[in-house]
Amino acid sequence: MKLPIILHPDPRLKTSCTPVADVSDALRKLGADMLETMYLAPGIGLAAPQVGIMSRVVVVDCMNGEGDTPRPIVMLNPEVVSRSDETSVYEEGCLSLPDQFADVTRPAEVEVAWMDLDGKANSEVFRGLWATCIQHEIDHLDGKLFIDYLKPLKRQLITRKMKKMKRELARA
Ligand code: GNR
Ligand code: NI
Repeated sequence: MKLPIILHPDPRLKTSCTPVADVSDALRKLGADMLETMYLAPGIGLAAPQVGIMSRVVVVDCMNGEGDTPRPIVMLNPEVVSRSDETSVYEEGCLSLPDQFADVTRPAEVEVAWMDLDGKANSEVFRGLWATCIQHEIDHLDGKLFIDYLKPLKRQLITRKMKKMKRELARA
């Protein structure tokens, strides 16, 4: 089932999420619905608060190139356990801020630990777009958006545009 995505500004996108205690059928359904919502958007990641669920759940699949084999990952309680000193810059976007893009500098490589939908502990080193996307998703779980890395003036400009977009969507 495709879920509606919450748009910035919204208090739910500024709230820290609660860890997941254990795997349940409801959580497996949430993972499947979030992947469907992400692929349909289309996007390369999605965090539970973006669909109004205040739990530490993210989905990612950065195999978005022509002819790439998909690699959907559902992460419960994901954590960055180590980060490289080397950084990389990506032009980021967010499904909660349609049509808004800006360069963000983050660690180029991160080791991420998470629990999967079988309740098993995982950890893996991610680099490139995967590293950027997973850090962007974990930020969502801490109530943080990519625009929080920008200078206040640019952030305010984007927030103003988003308020206008939401007003127009509410009128339509
Ligand atoms: O689809 C998305 N693309 C993207 C591009 C660069 C850096 C991060 C992202 S994540 C974004 C989907 C989203 O909003 N996830 O929270
Ligand atoms: Ni996002």
